Amino acid sequence: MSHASEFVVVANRLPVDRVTGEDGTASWRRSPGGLVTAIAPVMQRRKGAWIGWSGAPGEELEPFEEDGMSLVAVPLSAEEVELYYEGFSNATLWPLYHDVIATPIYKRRYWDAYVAVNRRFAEAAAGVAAQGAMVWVQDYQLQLVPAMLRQLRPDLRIGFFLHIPFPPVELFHQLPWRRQIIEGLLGADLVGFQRPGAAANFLRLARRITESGRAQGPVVQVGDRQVRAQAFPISVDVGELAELIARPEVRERSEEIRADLGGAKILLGVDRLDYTKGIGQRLEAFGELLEDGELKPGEAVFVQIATPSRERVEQYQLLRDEIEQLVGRINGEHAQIGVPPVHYLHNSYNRDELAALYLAADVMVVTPLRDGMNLVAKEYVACRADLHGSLVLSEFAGAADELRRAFQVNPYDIDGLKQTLLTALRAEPAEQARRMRSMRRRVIEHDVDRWAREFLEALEGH
Ligand code: GDG
Repeated sequence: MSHASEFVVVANRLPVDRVTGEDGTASWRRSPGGLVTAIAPVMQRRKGAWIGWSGAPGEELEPFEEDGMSLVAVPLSAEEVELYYEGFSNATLWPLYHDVIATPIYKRRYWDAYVAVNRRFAEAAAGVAAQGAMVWVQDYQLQLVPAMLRQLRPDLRIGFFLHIPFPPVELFHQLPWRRQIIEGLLGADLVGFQRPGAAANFLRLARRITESGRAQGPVVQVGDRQVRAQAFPISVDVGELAELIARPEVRERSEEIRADLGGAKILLGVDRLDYTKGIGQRLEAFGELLEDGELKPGEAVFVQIATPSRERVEQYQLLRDEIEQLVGRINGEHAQIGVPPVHYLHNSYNRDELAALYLAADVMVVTPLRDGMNLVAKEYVACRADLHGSLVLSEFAGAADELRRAFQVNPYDIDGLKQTLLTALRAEPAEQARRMRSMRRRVIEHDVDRWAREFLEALEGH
């Protein structure tokens, strides 16, 4: 395939997962998740190509067609997965961009692999993009791609979107390769962030590096080009969720969950098992409420889904031990036979089960210490067409900008968190409905389609 696609998406992973059928034959299935759902229709309309890794180390694949999209796999060796993905992406950039909650690891071997892999992605994109095509690069694993691609193909229109936070200047300056990252991003025409504050952080750094004082508004002058930086808060596929919660089997499952939990009030957490998500803080607060006698075992239960994540990165192994110890301690101290207060599920579930859980939860507890957006908060709101339930939401999630009527908390403040959990649990139905209605208005009007459309229109009009 050469120079054919008018629209190219570049992301760490391809939008498909391999599935093995009962007869042992392998095929591909579209990955779950908002990004794929939002972009797939645009891809199908515009003869799009998606460039990404298949997920299997060492695998080489010819370009293939699936679901109306051309898929171009970029191979990664096992060593590159370790250095570029687990290393620079998830042990250096991830903690640095999330307020150094964990200590970032700066290793030159990681960086070298990051440069090499970013170059491979840029070359793959240069190889499939038609003359003047639009290329949309996704996320922190690929921040060098915009500049590398511009050098190879100055005719392209290049957009970049960062799904995670962009840190304040003082933290970003720790990075030994800070200039290269900013220069990499400045290869784009449009750089999108989740929150206005992140765009402002980037503009400050970029103006410093380019010594550009001339441009007006949210733009940086780079030679004869202008680079725009702006917030485009991502959202969820409201239609898909509405369809899920209308299914009788989802509603029945939700009732079954409530019955299995003996009619207790249900507090729910749904997260990748990640140290940014504040899982320990919320369990600590819940445990203390039991300790203080504010909640009785059997009166309220905490269901925590912790999806396995990045299990080969050491910080994630430590976190898992810490959370599991905490769950054990709370249950050890407060369980009665058949009535554990915390239900901890270290597993991944399908969308039906998640929707049933959202419908069953009285309080959705979303307490990240820092989060780009947090889609779980928006999914809960999108699912509660019945206007029941309360959302407890960290101020440090991007979603807090839009979901102003959530019960907002500072998750580092355990007393405040305890108080907010109680207030949310005890909120009158009329108050729950008022808050939910206002949050639903926002999420329904600003769904993931609109997010993709607004970004691409801004890129097109640049
Ligand atoms: C990054 C940024 C930003 C969770 N468990 C299961 C499952 N999930 C789904 C949720 C939700 C998604 O995964 C998680 O999205 P989040 O936004 O909450 O968090 P990250 O994974 O950290 O995402 C974040 C996002 O990118 C988008 O830009 O919002 O800030 O960190 O959709 O429902 N899905 C299934 N089974 C599970 O067990 N099927």
